[in-house]
Formats: sequence, structure tokens, C-alpha cells
Amino acid sequence: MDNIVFVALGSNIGDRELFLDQAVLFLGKSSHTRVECVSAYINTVAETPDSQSDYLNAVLKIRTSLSYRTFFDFCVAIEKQLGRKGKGDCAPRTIDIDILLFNDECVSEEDLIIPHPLMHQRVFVLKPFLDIDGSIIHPVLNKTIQELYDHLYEYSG
Ligand code: PH2
Ligand code: MG
Ligand code: MG
Repeated sequence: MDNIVFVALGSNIGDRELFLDQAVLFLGKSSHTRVECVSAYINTVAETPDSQSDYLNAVLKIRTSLSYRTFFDFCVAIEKQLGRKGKGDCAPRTIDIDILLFNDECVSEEDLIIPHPLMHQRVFVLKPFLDIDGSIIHPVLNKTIQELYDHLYEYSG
């Protein structure tokens, strides 16, 4: 299992803690994945154009032998299993599983961009990421997670 992937979880419908717990469980259930670290779960105000219920957010570190594409498909399948309807919009959701970083690979495909294009602007991603490892370097911005967090206001759009 040579690949290190950081993943963000978010839920703002129903029993949010249970959905995060189940996502952590399912993400580690494959013989091709191992969950190495789980951040604290944090309550955050929804950053959406409309007003929505608060989110529960977390970040995970996972080791996997899957390629980024197969890992992405694995995440989408878990979202479906946990009742997620549709993808790619800002509607309330039982669970959202986003790949933040996959090793130091940069991917730009129609349905998948890595690093996650908004991660450096989001407190609800950077704060839990700090629980795991603030020294990880963002491969496009060449800054550590700690630096991105400390300078959040400079990156927010
Ligand atoms: N996810 C979004 C949009 N807005 N706001 C919070 N607080 N947490 C999220 O996970 C979140 C959001 C799109 O995926
Ligand atoms: Mg998302
Ligand atoms: Mg998503």
C-alpha cells in the first residue's frame, strides 16, 4: 500500500456523526485501504450560497494500493451506499467524501481535480487536517498545511 491519500468528510443531513463513523469504517474495509489517522470531528457553518444546516467535518489519512481513479470510484460507491443523492453540487448531503491530496500527484480530469481546488481556502478542511499533520506540503502551492491555515485570508476568494 504505497499511496498516501488525504480525504475530507462532510455531512449535514440526519445523524451526522453516524455518517462520518460509517464512512471511516467503509473507507478502511477494503483489503486495498487502511485508515491511518482520523481527525477530530468539527461542527462548521455551511459555506454555501443558500443557508443550510451546519456540517460535521473531518479529515482522514489513508494508505492504499488503489490508483487515484479506482480510489475515487471507491469513494463515490461509499457515498451512494450512505444515501448520497447526486454529486457535484452544493446541496445538503448525508456524506461527502472528497480527495484532498493523493501522494503529490496533480490530476486535472473532467470529474476529478487533485489537489482539491478549494482545500486551501477552507477552514473546515485545514483545521482538521492540522490534527493529522501540518507539515504536509500542498504540491501546487508549495506551502505546508500549517502555512495555508496561518495565511487563510490571503487565499480566500
Ligand atoms: N462542503 C461543501 C460546501 N460547503 N461547508 C462546510 N462547512 N462544510 C462542508 O463540508 C462543505 C461546505 C461542498 O462540498
Ligand atoms: Mg465537497
Ligand atoms: Mg464531493
